[in-house]
Amino acid sequence: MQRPGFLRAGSIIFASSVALGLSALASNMNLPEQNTVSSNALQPGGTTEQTQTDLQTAPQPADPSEAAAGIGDDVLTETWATLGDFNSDGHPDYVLRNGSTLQTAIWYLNNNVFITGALGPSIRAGWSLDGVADFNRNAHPDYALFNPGTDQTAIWYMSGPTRVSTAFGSTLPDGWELRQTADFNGDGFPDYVLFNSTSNQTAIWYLNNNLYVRGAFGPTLPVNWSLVGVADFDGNGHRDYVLFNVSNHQTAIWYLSGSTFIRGAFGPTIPSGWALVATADFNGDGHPDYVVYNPATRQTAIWYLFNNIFVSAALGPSLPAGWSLVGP
Ligand SMILES: [Ca+2]
Ligand SMILES: [Ca+2]
Ligand SMILES: [Ca+2]
Ligand SMILES: [Ca+2]
Repeated sequence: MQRPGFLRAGSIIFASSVALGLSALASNMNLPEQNTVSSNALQPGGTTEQTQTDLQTAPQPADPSEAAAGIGDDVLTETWATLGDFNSDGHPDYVLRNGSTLQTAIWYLNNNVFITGALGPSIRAGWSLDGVADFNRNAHPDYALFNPGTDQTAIWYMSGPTRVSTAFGSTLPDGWELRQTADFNGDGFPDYVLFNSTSNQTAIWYLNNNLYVRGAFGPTLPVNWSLVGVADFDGNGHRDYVLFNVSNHQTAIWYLSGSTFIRGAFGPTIPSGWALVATADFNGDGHPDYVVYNPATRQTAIWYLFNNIFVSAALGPSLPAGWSLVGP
């Protein structure tokens, strides 16, 4: 199970490289001087504010047997959204990305309803924003970035939408990428979920803030299935994988104990044109919900779940042109 070369590759180079890393990152990040309150261009693109009564227009689960035959229009593969509660009100917020400028923005939500937006930092070219979690445990969600060219990871420590400081995280072994960030061993520190797109294997890197502690292999994903989120769906205190089949739009929960696969269950099937891109508890009932996204219309929707069972749907805000809920 353990491959020492892989597990040790979490380069414990932080002590020697942190000074260089911080200056190197800071000098090239091309960040705005300040975060400005969003203009009209950062308001929802929909006609009116959404409410939870929009059930009749929100997408509903597809019949899996029909979906498998009818869905061939996939425009989203191997991509996912990042969410975090940036104003500590208990409601998950969207992180938007501008594909041209690489700027990010936070959209504060109350459940599925847009409240206000704020510009966040711009991601440097060559890096991707792959996760949002509170790495230094100061109650502010932070950005986790990955550079597929150098295999480096970095943490951007945030205060609300404002980048405060940066640090390198562990450098990943060749062939592996950062996929999600969540606490898998219950020590309060978010961990990395890594993915190897050649073998489809996953791995957990347990961290203390940005420091590598140890690694463990997780389950290997079936072909066509993508890991788009992590949450505790059955409420047993262990984080579970949320998978989306980019070919037939089925979803599945993989229940884990730490990094060990226990069992799987299908969730609702996503309609054509939409993709499952993230999970979080939007209505505060303790059960993680789906964020589904239509990249053509930039419409978002929340699917409320009870464990893996679809309960109801509501439209969320639609994003302005040029902005996306998922990374490039
Ligand atoms: Ca919030
Ligand atoms: Ca933090
Ligand atoms: Ca669980
Ligand atoms: Ca919920």
